[in-house]
Amino acid sequence: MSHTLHFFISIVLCFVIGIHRVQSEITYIEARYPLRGTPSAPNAPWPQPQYLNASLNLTYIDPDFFIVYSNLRNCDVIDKAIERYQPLFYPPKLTIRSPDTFDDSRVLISVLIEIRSKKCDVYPDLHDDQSYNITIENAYGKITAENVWGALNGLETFSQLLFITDDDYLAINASVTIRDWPRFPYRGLLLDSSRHFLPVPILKQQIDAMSYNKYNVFHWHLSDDQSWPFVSKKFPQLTEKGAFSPDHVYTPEEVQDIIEHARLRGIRTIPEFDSPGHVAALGRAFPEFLTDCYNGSTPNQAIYSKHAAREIIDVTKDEVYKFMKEFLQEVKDTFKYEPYIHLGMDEVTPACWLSNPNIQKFLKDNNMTNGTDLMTHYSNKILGIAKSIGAKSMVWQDPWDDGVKLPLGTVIGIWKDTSLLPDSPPWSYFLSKATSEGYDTVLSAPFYLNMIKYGKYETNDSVMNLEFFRWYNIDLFANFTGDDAARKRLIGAETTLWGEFVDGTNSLSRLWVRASGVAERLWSSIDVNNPEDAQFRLDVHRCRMLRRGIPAAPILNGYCGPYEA
Ligand code: CP6
Repeated sequence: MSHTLHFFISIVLCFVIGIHRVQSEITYIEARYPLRGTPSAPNAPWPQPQYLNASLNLTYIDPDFFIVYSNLRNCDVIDKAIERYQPLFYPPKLTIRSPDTFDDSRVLISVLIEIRSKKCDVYPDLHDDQSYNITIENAYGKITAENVWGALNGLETFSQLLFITDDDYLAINASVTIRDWPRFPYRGLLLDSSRHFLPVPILKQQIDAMSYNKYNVFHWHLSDDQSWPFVSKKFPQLTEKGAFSPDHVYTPEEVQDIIEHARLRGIRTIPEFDSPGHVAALGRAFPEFLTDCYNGSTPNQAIYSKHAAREIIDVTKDEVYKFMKEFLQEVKDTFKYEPYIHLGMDEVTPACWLSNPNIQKFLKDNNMTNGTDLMTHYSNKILGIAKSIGAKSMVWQDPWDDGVKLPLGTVIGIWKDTSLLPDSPPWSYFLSKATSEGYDTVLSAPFYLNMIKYGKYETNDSVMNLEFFRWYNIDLFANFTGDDAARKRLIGAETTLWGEFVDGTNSLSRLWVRASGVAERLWSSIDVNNPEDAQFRLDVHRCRMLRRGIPAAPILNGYCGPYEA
């Protein structure tokens, strides 16, 4: 029986259980696979699956006679994923040979995506089962998962298994068994849209790249001192006064477009509106919300070197909380599926507050004495507002660090890094302490990917790309002192690309392929940590990202093909 006949039988079957075949226009362009004497397979998946067993013999695929379908019908997440992955299954190559000459046992006809819950989930949740299994046995493949988010992870891995052989056949290992699940449930990426504007198409590519690396949280830093790009329907003056220009904004439609783009890829979008510090742009719209720094009874910014401009909220003012309640309600309605809002609360030095005679009076009147009291006041108010509108809160570690009692359930972002702040304990100290006190935490301290170093990492017997090694090598539990329960409260990590020196021109190649290194340490088994092996697999993945249109920067010498600049 020819594989063509096989295919038609499958087609009939598919009509019975719901078919999702999408014919894509594929342009095959000459592309050679990396030829670097690497020990890794041309279809090595990244991040490495928890369990993978693959035969050395291959089975072949004819793009015109290959279908992916699901037991779940009319589910947008699955239907759109199958459509989206069509071009990604077939690495672009000018000459691709039809596997006609092979017998039908060596042609992969179809892949069934089986979703056990039979539910079309709407939005990913931290506690979702993200696991999947893949089995390929000659003509038929199957991806099974509990829910659609696991299925997306399986589809991504499956797409990475297809490759073009040296003799131009599209192939996959004839027999494959993969069981895979993430080491950490929260695998985030922070992008900063305030220091520089990141255009919507760039954000979408960033989200695509995240999905190629199994990141699942987009932490969108949407406000800071430099600009306020988020268009508010209730408070249009925020962007009118606070954006760089009328062009450097995200309209409500664009924000929905981003949220939806991420959602369809199993990625949550958590918005951050930072306060009471980092609010100079907010202050351009609402100067009355901010405080001056004082020298005696007269405002004098100059003596406060850290605060050369007005950039801290005056926490004693009622109108601030009235605004925050209305604004955060709009945020909650905008990011309607996402339970969390990130409220910032980082890097407030209370000297300006304490120098303000009105605030000094407020302290006295309310039996308060110091900056921590003021921060406690602010944090109680804002976390209370968040709670009252049904939002859960994330904050940076600062208020907790300074002695503010945050309610358990507040997720704390550990960002302070010893090597950058010499008088601060190592991040492992903060991480151990916060998790031991019962807080869920997200670690970003060792993952400032905006920071770059040029050079090699050399030991006696190896030389590696320093920028690959330094991110891949980080052990999240280094020097961790908490117990097992505390360990579980490290829900994951966030790579951060603070925006001081990146915009649409360089953010993608600044972040990728370096952020992929972190992605593997967040997804794969704890013992997948050998950089000497990983660098070659990552090099393959980097070429894969290039073929998919992500301008990922190289980590090794060599070439991928005509896509490389
Ligand atoms: N912007 C905001 C930043 C940082 C923070 N908040 C930051 C400062 C220093 C380092 C990393 C990040 N650029 N709003 C702190 C969370 Cl090393």
